[in-house]
Amino acid sequence: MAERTRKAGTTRRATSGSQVAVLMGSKSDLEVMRPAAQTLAKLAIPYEVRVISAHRTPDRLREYVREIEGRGIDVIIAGAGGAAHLAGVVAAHTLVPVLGVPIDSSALHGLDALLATVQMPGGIPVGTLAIGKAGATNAALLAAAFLARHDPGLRERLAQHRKEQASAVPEGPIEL
Ligand code: RP5
Repeated sequence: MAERTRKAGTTRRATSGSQVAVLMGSKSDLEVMRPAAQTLAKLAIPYEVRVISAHRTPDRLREYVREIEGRGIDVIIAGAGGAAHLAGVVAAHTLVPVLGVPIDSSALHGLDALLATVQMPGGIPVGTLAIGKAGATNAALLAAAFLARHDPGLRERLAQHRKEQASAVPEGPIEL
């Protein structure tokens, strides 16, 4: 894990100091990807959000991703819809782990993006989450779980998040 100076419990959206990068192929993906950012913020994980398209801004993608490891980013979350190659192309340019979120933005409601993201040929891995907002949330939680292995404070926040989820589920019988 890269050396960095970061106060525990702070969340920054600025480029410097980010631990997780949340990328998406289009500004139109923002609402689907927002839960990833909200979950990272809730867990006080510093993150940044960028719109980078594998096909519309290929030069920007290459330049951004090649610098990402040197900047200390530990996990990349990449969401895209349609013929979703963002996560795979990003993964091809870096050794930083990439989590892919298929976005339900097309006529095929995300099934196309799911297959494009999950069906990476052997050699360049993309850890693929569920289609849509659930996938965005879980990508952030999975990133948090990786980071928490070496961060006891984050582990505690993650455990607290699980407890809150459990207590939000009604325990007794409910009236319909
Ligand atoms: C993909 O194409 C994006 O990730 C988005 O989900 C989809 C549509 O993009 P826009 O045409 O709305 O910009 O690259």
